[in-house]
Amino acid sequence: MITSNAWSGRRYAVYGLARSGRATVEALLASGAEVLAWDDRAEAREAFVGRTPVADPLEADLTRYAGVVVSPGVPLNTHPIKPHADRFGVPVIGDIELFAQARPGLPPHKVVGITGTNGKSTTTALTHHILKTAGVPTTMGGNIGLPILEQDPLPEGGVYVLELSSFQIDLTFTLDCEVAVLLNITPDHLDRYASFDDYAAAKARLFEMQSDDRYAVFGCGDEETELICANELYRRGHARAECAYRMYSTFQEEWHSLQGPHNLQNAVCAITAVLELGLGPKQFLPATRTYPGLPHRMERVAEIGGVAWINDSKGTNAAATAPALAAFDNIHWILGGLAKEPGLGECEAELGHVKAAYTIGKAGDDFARLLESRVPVTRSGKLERAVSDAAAAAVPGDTVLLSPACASFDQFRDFEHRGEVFRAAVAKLQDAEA
Ligand code: UMA
Repeated sequence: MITSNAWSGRRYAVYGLARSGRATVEALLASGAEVLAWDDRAEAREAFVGRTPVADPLEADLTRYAGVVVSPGVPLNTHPIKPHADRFGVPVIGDIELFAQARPGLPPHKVVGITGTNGKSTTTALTHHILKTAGVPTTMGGNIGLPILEQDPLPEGGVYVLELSSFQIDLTFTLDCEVAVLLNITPDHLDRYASFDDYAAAKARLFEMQSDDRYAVFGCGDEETELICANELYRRGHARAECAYRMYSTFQEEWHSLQGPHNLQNAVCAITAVLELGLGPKQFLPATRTYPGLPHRMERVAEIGGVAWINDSKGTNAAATAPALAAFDNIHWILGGLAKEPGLGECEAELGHVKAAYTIGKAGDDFARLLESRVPVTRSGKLERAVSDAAAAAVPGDTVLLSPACASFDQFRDFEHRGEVFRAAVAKLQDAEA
């Protein structure tokens, strides 16, 4: 766990007690801070009853508090906690800001911060894998699902690799990353921002927090990312900011878990980041070959009777799903859920790869209407049904791809739950085959 003298004897409210909030309370208490803990869900509060005061900060007098630490899932744009804290002049921060405050007390280290709409987890895990393979002490945390304050501090020379969502950046003010990476910006989370421009501006703040001599890496493929790149090139010059062009493509064939144009971009950004940290091709090339991939991201879960079954449940918007469609041919595409935008977006251009579609969830009928004149469509409704419908239609050489281009919350707990339900349904098919 990461602790800090900076928090000792100070008073914090922690709002939200899921993964990041729980780790925050533990780190603050272990550092000698006073903590007022709260979550609207009674079961989330239970763990702290008797260990620290548990009460709603919205009803508390926050005078002399050092901060209100809010979970990234709490919608800052609509939630009353921000105006309430503002009334007392108390900063609203997140666990990543606490990590930034703890840095001066940690053994000398570096931080790589990685953001973008899509590909953050892969680039974070790959950067971490390359560093680890090269023998550099490293840990990863943040949006990848591992709260950073829960990780053990690294010895001298270590590198913290942080996956940062825009929600986390909104709650961070002093994180000066040695290397910051922006992969891409496409429409997402528009319920949390007044406009697409505001969402892009949230991502840009990762670079605004960096000192001029720090290093910035950008993917190239969309206007917003290239605009932020241009600003940073102007501010710090070509030696400290890099647009990561898609080089190394001749090696990609050997990167089994990094297929598709989007993964080339992710890999090139990770490579550009580790080059800045002093690594060379002898270290990063073998590691790109051994990178094992992440669950729910183009994850090959089975091959049954010559049909490949791919779990890309993390494809939660059209821009994330389009490259998955581009990576295969003769696809039986399972899509639908809670749509984030109208239409097929970037998937439209990849329909030539789709042999048939199976729609599920709330957006299922809308997608079916859009697709019906283009490819055969089955309105499956439920994921398990879509799996059996696709199994009945697929022939050897085909690929069944779950890449829903939608959020999962209408039928599942989260995208991980959706991916597990898919995996279980495919495992049943496999058992029936055996
Ligand atoms: N809550 C309230 N009142 C409210 C709103 C929420 O009490 O009005 C409570 C909820 O009951 C819940 C907590 O606040 O207990 C919110 O927690 P959370 O959703 O932030 O969940 P964590 O488990 O702490 O997960 C967070 C990130 N979640 C989000 O950004 C939504 C995780 O990213 C991250 O991995 C984790 O911290 C560790 O750092 C997940 C995510 O979905 C993967 N991210 C989004 C994405 O990738 O698209 C941005």
